[in-house]
Amino acid sequence: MTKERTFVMIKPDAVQRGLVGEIIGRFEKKGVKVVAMKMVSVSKELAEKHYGIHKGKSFFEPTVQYITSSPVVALVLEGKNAIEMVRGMMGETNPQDAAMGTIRGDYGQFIGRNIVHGSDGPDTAEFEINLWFKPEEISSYTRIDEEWFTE
Ligand code: IDP
Ligand code: MG
Repeated sequence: MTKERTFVMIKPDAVQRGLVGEIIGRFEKKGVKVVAMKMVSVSKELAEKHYGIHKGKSFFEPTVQYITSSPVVALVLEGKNAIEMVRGMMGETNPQDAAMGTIRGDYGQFIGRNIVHGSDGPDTAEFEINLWFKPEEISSYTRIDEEWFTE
């Protein structure tokens, strides 16, 4: 199985609303492996680097403000096709457009409070994992149920 890694951030609204366990539980049950995890009080500098691609857009400053307003939970998840799969589990950026059954569709209402972030491609995933985690913070291990997530 070709494993792929993606960066996920559980945003301040989800932490404040007690949704951390629920969200991580969805990934765990899907069989996506948590290989790194920490709570972070995000600095303005880190938020601006993370959302650097959106600099100049109208929502850039409000998004930086949102992400730095209260702690987030940062994760690296690993699995087959993890980047696309996690984006699918998150749903559309705007929770109003996100399908029911997705994280944003089930728990969000506003685009500016959309619960969760996931890398959108291999280059972004690599950039974001390196931005948020040191190599030694990422673990390599075998889940006891791993063979049941493999054909
Ligand atoms: P994504 O998170 O689904 O990849 P992006 O378009 O990359 O969506 O936008 C990054 C983040 O910026 C969104 O998740 C959301 O928090 C915020 N954002 C994007 N568009 C808007 C908007 O129109 N209003 C408010 N916030 C926005
Ligand atoms: Mg994006």
